[in-house]
Amino acid sequence: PTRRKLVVANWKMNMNVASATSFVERLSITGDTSGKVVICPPFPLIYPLRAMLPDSSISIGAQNVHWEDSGAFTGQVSANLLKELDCKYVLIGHSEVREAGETDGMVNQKVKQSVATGIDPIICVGETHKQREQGKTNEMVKGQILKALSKVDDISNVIIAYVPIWAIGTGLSAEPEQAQVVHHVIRETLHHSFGEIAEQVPILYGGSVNQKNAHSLSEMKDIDGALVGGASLDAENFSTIVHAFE
Ligand code: G2H
Repeated sequence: PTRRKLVVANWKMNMNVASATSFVERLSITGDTSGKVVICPPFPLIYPLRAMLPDSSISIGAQNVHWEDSGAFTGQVSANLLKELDCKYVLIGHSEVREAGETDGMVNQKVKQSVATGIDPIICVGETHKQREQGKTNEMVKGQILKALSKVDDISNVIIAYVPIWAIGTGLSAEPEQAQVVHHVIRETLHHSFGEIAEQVPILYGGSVNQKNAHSLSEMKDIDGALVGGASLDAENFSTIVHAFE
């Protein structure tokens, strides 16, 4: 299948105008990577970063979105505004947001709003260390995916990221084969509910991806890219990871 590959930088609550500027200057991505690289900066950096990247072979994503069109939602950002600022992607359901109170229902509403607005949602799912130990990984991940995609008719622009919570920022990435098992479960789950289109959905791996382990992860059949946190803050490391997924 000709699935698109994606390497997504999740800057989380890091970087500022000066460091984003030097990041862009130091980025060294060569060859045809157009449409493959996404940077998700904090909200206030979306606009300046877009302006720093005039040739739009690098896409911008947001780290969150609200499900309503507009209104009295202090501190929230609408999908329409993100669209206007040329955001092509949005992270939804990252465990760091779920831990702060985001429910599966909210994830579902955000996914529907993004799809309706024409922003591709990157839906993050993943188990805790305890759930893995209890053998509940597959069940957990399946449940999160089905709830996130409830009443979503068309998943042709949806991206899934498998981000095991125990691997986030710990330096303890999942082994490629271990991640592949879950990526396969995710694809089967999509297949069961949505049919053949499942073959075209990119499934990214996230959790301590770095310039050293990216290549072996990229060799797995159902790993179509990476969601990179810590290692995406350094332009050189991030460029290396991008090239690992060529
Ligand atoms: C998972 C990942 C990217 P890190 O949160 O979102 O972060 O690569 O730092 O583990």
